[in-house]
Amino acid sequence: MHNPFREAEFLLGAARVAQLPPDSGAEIAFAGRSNAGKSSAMNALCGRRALARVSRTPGRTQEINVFRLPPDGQQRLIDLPGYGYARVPPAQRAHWDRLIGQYLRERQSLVGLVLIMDIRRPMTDLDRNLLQWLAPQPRLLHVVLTKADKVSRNEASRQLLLTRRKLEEMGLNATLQTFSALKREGVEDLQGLLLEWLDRAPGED
Ligand SMILES: Nc1nc2c(ncn2[C@@H]2O[C@H](COP(=O)(O)OP(=O)(O)OP(=O)(O)O)[C@@H](O)[C@H]2O)c(=O)[nH]1
Ligand SMILES: [Mg+2]
Repeated sequence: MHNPFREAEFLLGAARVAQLPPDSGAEIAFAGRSNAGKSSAMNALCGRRALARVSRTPGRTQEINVFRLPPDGQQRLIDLPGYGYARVPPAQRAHWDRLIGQYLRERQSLVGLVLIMDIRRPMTDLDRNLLQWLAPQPRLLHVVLTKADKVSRNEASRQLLLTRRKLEEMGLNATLQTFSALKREGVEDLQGLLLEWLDRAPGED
């Protein structure tokens, strides 16, 4: 399988939307609670140990991190700062909320969002908030329930069903999967889906 994710390269970290690269081409953003496993999922997707930094202390990804895909950076992966980390000063938290909100509302090249949630605790109030920010624009949405290695298979299927139902109740049309960065489970499903997203993106054919 052609896999551009293997050749992803860190481009820049942006503390403000204005610092992002020009808003053309196609981007896929990863969002989720602090410590949910976003960076680990991106590393697994790209088959790299340390593309996106994996934090010991939650809340380490403080900027919008941009990774360019071959051949020319017109396709990009975006690691959004995690939300919901309690031990952050309120002003900092408000800044992140604005940053993420503005990015999701305004970014024209954003094709779809991958929402990463810990399978032991999906669909928190903060996840719902984020999903509401997304709502005005027609964007693709894929929900990844990660750390599936932490629960039994039964529990994993149960959480998958519950989460699907909650998304439907919110009127959201999303695809879902279980995932483990640790066991590398679900990685190929994620790669396949995101490749389809990029292939279907406007301006690419
Ligand atoms: N068991 C298990 N642990 C995981 C998995 N994915 C991530 N972790 C662990 O969860 C912690 C947080 O992972 P990160 O990938 O840094 O999470 P993040 O969402 O990027 O966190 P921030 O950038 O701080 O918001 C780390 O200790 C990871 O090793 C997984 O699939 N299974
Ligand atoms: Mg991170």
